[in-house]
Amino acid sequence: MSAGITPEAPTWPQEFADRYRAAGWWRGETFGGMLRERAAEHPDRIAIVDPGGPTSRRWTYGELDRRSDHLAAGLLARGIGKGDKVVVQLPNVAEFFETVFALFRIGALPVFALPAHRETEIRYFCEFTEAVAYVIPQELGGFDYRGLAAKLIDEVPTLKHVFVAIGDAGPFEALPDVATAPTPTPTPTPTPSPPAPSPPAPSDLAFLQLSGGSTGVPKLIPRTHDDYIYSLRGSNELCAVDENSVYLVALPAAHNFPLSSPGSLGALYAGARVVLCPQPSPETAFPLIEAEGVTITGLVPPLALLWTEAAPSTAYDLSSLEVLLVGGAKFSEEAARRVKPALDCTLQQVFGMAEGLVNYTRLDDSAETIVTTQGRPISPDDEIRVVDDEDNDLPVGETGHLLTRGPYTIRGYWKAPEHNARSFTVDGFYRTGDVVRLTETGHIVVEGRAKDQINRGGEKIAAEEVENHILAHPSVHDANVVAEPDAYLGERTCAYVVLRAGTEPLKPAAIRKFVRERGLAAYKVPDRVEFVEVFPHTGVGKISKKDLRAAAPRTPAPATPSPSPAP
Ligand code: AMP
Ligand code: DBH
Repeated sequence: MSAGITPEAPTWPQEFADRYRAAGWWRGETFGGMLRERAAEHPDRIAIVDPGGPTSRRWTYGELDRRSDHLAAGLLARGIGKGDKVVVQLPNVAEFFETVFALFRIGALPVFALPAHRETEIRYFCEFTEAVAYVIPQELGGFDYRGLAAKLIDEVPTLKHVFVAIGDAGPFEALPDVATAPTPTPTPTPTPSPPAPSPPAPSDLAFLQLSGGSTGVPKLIPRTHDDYIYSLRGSNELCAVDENSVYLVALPAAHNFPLSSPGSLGALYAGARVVLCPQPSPETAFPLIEAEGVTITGLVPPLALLWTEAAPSTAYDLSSLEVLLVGGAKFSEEAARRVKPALDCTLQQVFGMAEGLVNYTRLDDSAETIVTTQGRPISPDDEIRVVDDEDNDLPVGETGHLLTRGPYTIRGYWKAPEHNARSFTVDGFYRTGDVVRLTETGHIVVEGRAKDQINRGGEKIAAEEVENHILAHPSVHDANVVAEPDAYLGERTCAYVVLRAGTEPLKPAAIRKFVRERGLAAYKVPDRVEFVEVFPHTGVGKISKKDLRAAAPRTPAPATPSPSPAP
């Protein structure tokens, strides 16, 4: 599979696939094979440290490999197999890795939901992907996922299984009960057993990742074993991750940044150790850094700010930390300058996207480059264009739209032909929606955004998605959601709302409550709601979001209702 359009998503044309293979970017590896190799090379080395729960757990490569095999056998026995979609919504626990490697092994595709997602998002993922299974924890932060699962299994026809990975399974099956010892390789007998299913090919899809999106519903991103593993290998090289590294997963494990830049999967590819942080505050993370000798981690800007404030007075020894990756949203130059003095480690800016392209500042870049740019691409085959509104290339140094194409950037979203026609050029460049300029050294500086999105401390919110929920309120005539500055998050959301003529006045809290009760992730609930009589219009009569943004309060104040920042 390497050419043209598949029924589900466009992929790389044959000539590009051939080139990426010949260049050695795609090496024919799979996730299942990679774990098997590492386990064979060093079975007793620690792969995963999970300090949460009643007892802390340390799984070796051998144990992770074995557990994934056993779970894979149990899933196959339940009829789950190649090409099936499984929505995985787990926090930072060891079972996340056992689950996704089991799915990789049998060629079933994890759909990476975030713990913050609620009924609206999860129902959509299950329905849209025709998922056969949903993997959850019992509860997290006071939310019982089993209630949601009970509703979905009744209402989504394809959904046949709910597996509870941690906690009390209630009416569902506990993940540990699914795992069974796989049947040993059959010796020749007179009655041959059915052939074992063939493992996924390196060019097969490995999973569906989520896009922050800018439309009414989130878009799903189809990634192959070959392309994603290349991004891991390239990231490891640029971030100096090797078998002696210890990577702390501080952000939600399923997000593309802590998963792959270089993230937990990069660390596992290198044979390194992955330490799972139940939540990213300094109070939780700093003791783990000391105890496990963490060498590298990744944070969104608001958390990097918190860590730099907390580090100088901490009693914990953070001296093992060599590299702090910061990305997901623009890291301001002043904040970037504070990292090294406070944490005594190298800052590495990362500007990435689940669609593919990842840029890093290099560890040996000058201090100025590290604090003033968002890095440059991983691959010599990453093609970068900076263009004007008519897709004309701009001279180096001018600010314009970033388009990209390359060996680990998708050619289209999953089952979204109309959206793909807008988000990709005819020759396959992804329109990132980011507004950037290039420096003479080829580093990228992110200057802004052309997509209708709010980047709330690294968590992306599609304005249209929230607007549609507000519009469902019976008293609302129209709504526009825009970003406004926030001292801590960088941006927060403000919803401007016009009420229907003749309706009773509403309080802002009523709109926020209405959105929350529609079962949306908390980070998408508008931070501020303002009622207006009319929206400002542009010359041609379109509503001007630019003017709405300009109407935001001048002095940024911290967002009040603050679910913890994380992508
Ligand atoms: P997504 O496509 O949902 O994976 O989100 C990726 C988007 O996050 C990028 O297209 C940028 O808009 C934003 N982003 C990620 N890293 C950075 C960064 N270091 N600086 C500015 N924006 C970033
Ligand atoms: O924001 C992102 O999506 C992101 C940021 C940094 C990402 O996907 C990545 C690195 O890989």
